[in-house]
Amino acid sequence: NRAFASRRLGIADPLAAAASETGLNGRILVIEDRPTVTERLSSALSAFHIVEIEADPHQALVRAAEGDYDSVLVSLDLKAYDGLRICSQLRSLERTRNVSVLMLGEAEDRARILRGLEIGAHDFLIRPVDRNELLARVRTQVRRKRFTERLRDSVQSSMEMAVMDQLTGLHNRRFMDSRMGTMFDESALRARSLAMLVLDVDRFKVVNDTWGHDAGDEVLREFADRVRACTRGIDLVARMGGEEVVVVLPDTSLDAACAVAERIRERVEAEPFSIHRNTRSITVTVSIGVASRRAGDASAAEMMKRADDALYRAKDAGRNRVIV
Ligand code: GH3
Ligand code: MG
Ligand code: MG
Ligand code: MG
Repeated sequence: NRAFASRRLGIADPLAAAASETGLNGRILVIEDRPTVTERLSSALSAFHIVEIEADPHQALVRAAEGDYDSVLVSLDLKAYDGLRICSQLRSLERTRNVSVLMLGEAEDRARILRGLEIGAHDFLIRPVDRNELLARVRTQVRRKRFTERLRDSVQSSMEMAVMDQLTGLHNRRFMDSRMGTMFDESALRARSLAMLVLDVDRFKVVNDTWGHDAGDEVLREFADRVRACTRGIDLVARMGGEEVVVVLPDTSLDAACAVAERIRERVEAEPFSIHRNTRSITVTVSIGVASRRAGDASAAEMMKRADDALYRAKDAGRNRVIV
């Protein structure tokens, strides 16, 4: 490794130092069919990056779509194929849209290089390629790709955080509040049934008081998993706060919803919850109120009120039961 060697010798090599920045060792695909050119590119790049060569343009697109490349170097002087077409295909394919594209051309190729940049290629190199320029431009593309990925991941995770409950992985109250009305209106509009369950863990305060808050958290996670296991993908399951969970069931009658509720109640009661770092396991039960949309309901709130009332009666009647 060049950067390593120069550091050991005490030679300042800013290029090598920059290229050895953490994570800037990229995976590069070179699409070029002249062995002399690929050999030179490969020997320069492979000190810092993983370099793969592909001479066949069709195969190159397949590899670009399947491999996780940071950058693709496309020759504009392929014998049997237009390099510009590869550039545009790379930019339009779903799987390669984020890969950075570097064109490799001759000085006389200026007009085509310009078209390539318009198509969406990120940068270009003019042959004969200076080694330092090659490394600098490739490094910039690797950095750009990594930055784009980090940005995408962080946007995705903050979008998830806004609608998910962090402890249980269920949806959160905010999401439920925004979806509930839509699901209610949809079911009314299409004259389909809609039901909901309001679940509340029985005597959960005792779990916390006896085993500690962390054990309580573990119970909540396991509880959420069991509820999820009893529901379908189209059902909306949300933690409303504390140890209360709401399930909204589209296209489900009151009877069918009661059956789902009973299945959940049994599944929670059936096996004690085991907690980490504790040989004892905890018996947990849940009370569930059930309601379904009625023709006269003006909003989801009215249905929810009935489910809440039913839950209250379930608690009153001795807990560990399903009440309509
Ligand atoms: P009931 O059968 O009437 O529902 O009794 P309960 O003890 O479950 O009801 P209560 O509402 O009195 O207690 C709920 C407890 O849940 C109190 C609160 O400290 C605890 N709690 C709320 N959120 C969390 C949490 O995120 N983690 C843990 N471990 N406990 C929580
Ligand atoms: Mg309570
Ligand atoms: Mg409770
Ligand atoms: Mg509660």
